[in-house]
Amino acid sequence: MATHTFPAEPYPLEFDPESTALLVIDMQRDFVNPGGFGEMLGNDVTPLRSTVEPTRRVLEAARAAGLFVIYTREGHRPDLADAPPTKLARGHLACGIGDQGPMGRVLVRGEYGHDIVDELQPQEGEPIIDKPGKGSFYATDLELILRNRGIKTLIITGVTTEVCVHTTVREANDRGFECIVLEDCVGSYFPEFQEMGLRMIKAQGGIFGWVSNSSDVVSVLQRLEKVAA
Ligand code: C5J
Repeated sequence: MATHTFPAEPYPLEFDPESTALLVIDMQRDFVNPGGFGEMLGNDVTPLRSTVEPTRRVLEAARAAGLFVIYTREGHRPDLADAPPTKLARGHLACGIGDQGPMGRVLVRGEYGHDIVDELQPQEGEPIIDKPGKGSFYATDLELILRNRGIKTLIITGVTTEVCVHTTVREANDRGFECIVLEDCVGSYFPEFQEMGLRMIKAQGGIFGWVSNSSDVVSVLQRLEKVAA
C-alpha cells in the first residue's frame, strides 16, 4: 500500500491512490447550466457553474494519475415508477419532475437536461450511477461497485452541497468510506448553505469527513503522476 497525503481540514488525509476514487455528483445540465430547471425555479446558477472548471482540472489530474472515476445523476425512469409520489408532489411546482421543462422532461433519464454538462462528460469505463434519491447509495449499486474495486477514500465533487453532496457524504461515512470534499468543486444556490455545509463536514474532528480544494488536490495528484511515470 502506497500512502500519500492530501492537505485538508481538520487535518491532512492519508490515502492510497489504488483505493481512492473521484466521485462527481449530479453535475447535470438541469442543475448547473443557465436555462435549466434550477434556474427556472428562480435560482442563480453562477455558484454552480463556478465548480465546473476546477472539477475539470481535478478530473484531468485524477485520470492522469490512474484514479477510478465514477459519476452520479439524479433522475427517474420515463414512467416515473421509481419516483416517490411525495417527491413528485413536493413544492406544488407548475413544472416539476417528469414535466416538460426547458431542457426536456425534468429529471427524467435520457433527457438532455438530465445528462452531465459537456465540460465534464464521462470517459469510457467511468461508470454512471443513476439514482432516484438525493443520496448516491440509496437504491443504487454504488457501494457494490466501490467495494469490488477496493475503494476506501472518495474525493467528492458536485452539486448541490447541502443536498446530494451532503446526503452522499453522510451515507459514505456511515459505510466506512473516507470522504474529502473539495470546497471549490461543490456548489450551492445558497451561499449560507455552502458555508455551513462545508463547516459541518469538517467540524468535531471531521465528523463526516475532510475539506480541501482543487489546487491542493491537483498538486498531490500531479506528483503521483510523476512518481508513476
Ligand atoms: C437537488 C441535488 N438539489 N443534486 N439535487 O435537488 O442536490
